[in-house]
Amino acid sequence: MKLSTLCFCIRGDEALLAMKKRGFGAGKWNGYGGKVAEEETPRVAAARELQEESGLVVDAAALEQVAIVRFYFDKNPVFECHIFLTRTWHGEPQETEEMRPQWFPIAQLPFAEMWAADAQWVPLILAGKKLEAEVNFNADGSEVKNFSYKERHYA
Ligand code: 6OG
Repeated sequence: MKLSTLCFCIRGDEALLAMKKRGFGAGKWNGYGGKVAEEETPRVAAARELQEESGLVVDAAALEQVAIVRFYFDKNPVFECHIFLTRTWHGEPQETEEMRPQWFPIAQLPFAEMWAADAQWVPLILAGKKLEAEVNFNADGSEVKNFSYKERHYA
C-alpha cells in the first residue's frame, strides 16, 4: 500500500478543507496531504504536505495522530493513510496550484463533494475518537462497499 497522509486544521468549531484542483481526487474537498517520501515518517510528511499545499507552517511534533485508514478499491489495497489533527499553526491558508482552501463548520461538512467514505470516518475523528479503519470502495471509488473500524491509541 502507498503510505500517505491527511491533516485537518481545527479552529473552534470549524475545519479547514481544500478543493483538490488536479491529480488523484480532483474535484473533491479533503484535508491536506500526500505521499510519504522514503526517508520520512508520516508525521513529518503530513507537516511538509500541509506547508507545501497551504502555506501553513506547523511543527510536526504538534500534530495529533488520530487515525490510520486503509483504502481498498475493489478489494485491492491502494493507500494506507495516516491522519492528523492540529489546532496550532502559523500563517493563513493560501490557494496553491493544487488546492483551494475553505473553512467549514464541522457540523456542515460538504460530504456530497468529498470521498464517499468520508461521511463515515471524518465525523468520528472530529468528535475526538482515535481509530484504525478499513474502507473498501468499488473499482472507481464512487461507492463504499465495506467500512469497519476499531478504536485505538496513538503515541
Ligand atoms: P496525492 O496524490 O495528493 O495524494 N486520499 C484520500 N483521502 C480521502 N479522504 N479518502 C480517500 O479514499 C483517499 N485516498 C487518498 C491521501 C493523495 C491524497 O489523497 C488522500 C493523500 O492526501 C480513497 O499526492
